[in-house]
Amino acid sequence: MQYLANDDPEVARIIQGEEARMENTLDLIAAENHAPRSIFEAQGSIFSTKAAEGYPGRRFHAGCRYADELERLAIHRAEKLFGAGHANLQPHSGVSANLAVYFSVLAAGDRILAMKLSHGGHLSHGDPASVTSQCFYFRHYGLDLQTERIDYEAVRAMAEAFKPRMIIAGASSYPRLIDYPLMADIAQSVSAYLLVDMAHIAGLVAAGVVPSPVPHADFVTFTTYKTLKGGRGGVILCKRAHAAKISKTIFPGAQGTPSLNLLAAKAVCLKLAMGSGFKQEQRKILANAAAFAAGFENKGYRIVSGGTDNHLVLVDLRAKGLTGDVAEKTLEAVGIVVNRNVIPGDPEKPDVASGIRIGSPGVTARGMGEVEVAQIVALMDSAMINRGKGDVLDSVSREVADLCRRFPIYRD
Ligand code: DSN
Repeated sequence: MQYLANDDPEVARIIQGEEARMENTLDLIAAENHAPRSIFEAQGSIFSTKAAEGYPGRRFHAGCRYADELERLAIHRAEKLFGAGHANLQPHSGVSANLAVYFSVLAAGDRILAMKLSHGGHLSHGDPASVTSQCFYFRHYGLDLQTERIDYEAVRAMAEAFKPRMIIAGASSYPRLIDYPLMADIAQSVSAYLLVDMAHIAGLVAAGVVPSPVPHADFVTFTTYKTLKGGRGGVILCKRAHAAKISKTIFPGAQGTPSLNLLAAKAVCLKLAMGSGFKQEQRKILANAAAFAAGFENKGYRIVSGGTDNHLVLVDLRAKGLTGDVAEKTLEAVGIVVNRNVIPGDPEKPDVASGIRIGSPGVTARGMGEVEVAQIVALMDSAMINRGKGDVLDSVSREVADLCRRFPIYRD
């Protein structure tokens, strides 16, 4: 970073601080991962300044020879990796991708049925706090509070009564697989489009270690920086029949020039996701998540839905007399980064919450396995139970630091 250190030492110092923070803490945020350095080289490349409104071969700026080559390559990789009819890699984020899908085939005010945020959905699926709820008329389905799994018969009954034009499947804190053929059947029975937001699990889907929604959905959206291990940004996959509408809604409808540097990073992560090492790592993400669930259960915590089928675990802290916000702060102080999370039917407000969400991608990317996960669970339990006891917390911090040293994110 010699140019940055020269032009802006203050920002350089902040970035170096973040690099050290990341290297010296265990990242258990389920929406995060550690991208390889090649992703940062692509993101920081000369493409940052290229204007390229439009699509390959149809730009509104000259000088797009390499921009076209890059975008064509990225599209080809996305379509091949996920077996999709069409891919658009221009969305700046997952929310932009979802908004573009809504506006591509719906009119403002149309009905959409989606999973509620407090049961694991996403803000952009029509939560009252999101602009999406002002543009469309949403209703939300939830989980069966006994099984803490999607109640598909309730979804069907709501779809029949509400008659939505679109149904959304996909979540940000649901630890179970979603039955896409069944969701597609429900959508077809009421003539609704099916959108699957697979942002959290895109890497698992790319590796083929969980079922793919692509054959069943009209639209699939995702971000590239979570399990997929790339950088920030959104992607839309759709059936060929919807390609022209998606293209038009993204540009000129909702965005101007694409971030070609981010598009380059998306292309890189899609290539890396085709390798055998990636598949192995995604399998380990599943095994490590299962180990987190089993570890916390053995220590007397309740695991929402009784376990996990993917990369995340929701731990209900109530039996231990803890709230999510206290756990989050206690753990961050010893170098373990998680987020507080509401559990289905949570009596607490979201900023307090009764649970924590734990994701396994970050520690898996460091090369950790089930032995280290068992150690991390013991450290987390010890810190949470002994909060306020300085000597115990100091000892946990030392063990966390030692784990981070033994399993560096970046070896150079
Ligand atoms: N959707 C947010 C999360 O799951 O934490 C981040 O993109």
